[in-house]
Amino acid sequence: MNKNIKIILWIIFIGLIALASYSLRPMKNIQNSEVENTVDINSDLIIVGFSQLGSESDWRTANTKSIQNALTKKNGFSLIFSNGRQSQENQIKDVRSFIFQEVDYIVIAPVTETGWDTVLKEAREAGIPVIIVDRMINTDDESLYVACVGTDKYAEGEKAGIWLEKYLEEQKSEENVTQENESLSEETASQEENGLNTEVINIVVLEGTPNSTAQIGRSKGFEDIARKHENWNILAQDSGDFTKAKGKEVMAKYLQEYDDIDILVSQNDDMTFGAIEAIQEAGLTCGVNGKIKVISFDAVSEAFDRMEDGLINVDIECNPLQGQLIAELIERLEKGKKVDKVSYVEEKVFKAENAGIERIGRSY
Ligand code: GYE
Repeated sequence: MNKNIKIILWIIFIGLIALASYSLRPMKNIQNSEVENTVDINSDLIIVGFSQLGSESDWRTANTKSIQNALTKKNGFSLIFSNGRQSQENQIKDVRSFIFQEVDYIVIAPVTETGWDTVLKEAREAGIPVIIVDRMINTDDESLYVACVGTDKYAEGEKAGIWLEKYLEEQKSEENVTQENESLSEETASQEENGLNTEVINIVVLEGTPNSTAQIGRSKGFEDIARKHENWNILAQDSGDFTKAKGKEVMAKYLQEYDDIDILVSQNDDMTFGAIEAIQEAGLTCGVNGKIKVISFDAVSEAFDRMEDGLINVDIECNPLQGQLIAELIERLEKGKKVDKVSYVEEKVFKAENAGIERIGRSY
């Protein structure tokens, strides 16, 4: 064989071997059906496995987007996203899959609070730091996670109660003015002077997923304020699982059982949208000028529409934009810096009367 041909054949042969070994290089292979990408362990990117709990609400969609937009390749991350579809069992499988793939960090938005210890111990043994986002976990061993990023759900529940206190006081003083004008009877006047307000306020609550931080915190925060008012009568507290369909179903049931509901406390906007439909289908009214006053949580874009329509009185914000905080936290950990064990994002209270202005510049 001609010497030149031999050299060319050798070059082709070596080239083929190089190509084969490149395509057979180790890839982090994902075992889970809901996982969105495959990660190249040879890259310099920080590999983060994110177990999102589901896609039950507008809030959740905004939360997922926020994290995906912050943990991008451009920012130095490679994100493996998995959707637990509302099941802790799925989430635990996803976390195990992240451990198997030797990711650098595991981020979990836990559907419920209890039952995480075993899998988190497995992550610790594998040396993978865990960050808990949105909701919390209930554990005696705080070393199972490095940090928690989320919102103060108890404070949100309290804010709902405080809004109702103020609203009822305002209503009372408006009534007093009207009654004074109509010359109040002596007996009622002395009751008002003694601060006696005997009118019963009937409240129904649509709760979120049982045993989730959002349900536990919001229920407790509101109940602690309600307890201070003897005339606040909580008629029912059932779960609408944070979805529009379930919210509508449970509200329809409440409307059949109780004919004198004054206040609806709905622990997220999606359930509120369903409940409004149930109220309207029952031929009743709600909101600013309606019979049933509505307190909602989250403050997503559609809730601002409903506030502008006057159908929701107040919305207690729960801020889903947590991605940036998570990215910063991981960057600090990478540099070996200390991080806060718990970080909360800021949140406000939006009232129907200001909804048009307050919504300007909001991204979700
Ligand atoms: O309020 C609700 C949801 O955990 C704060 O989960 C979150 C809650 C949010 O799906 O809409």
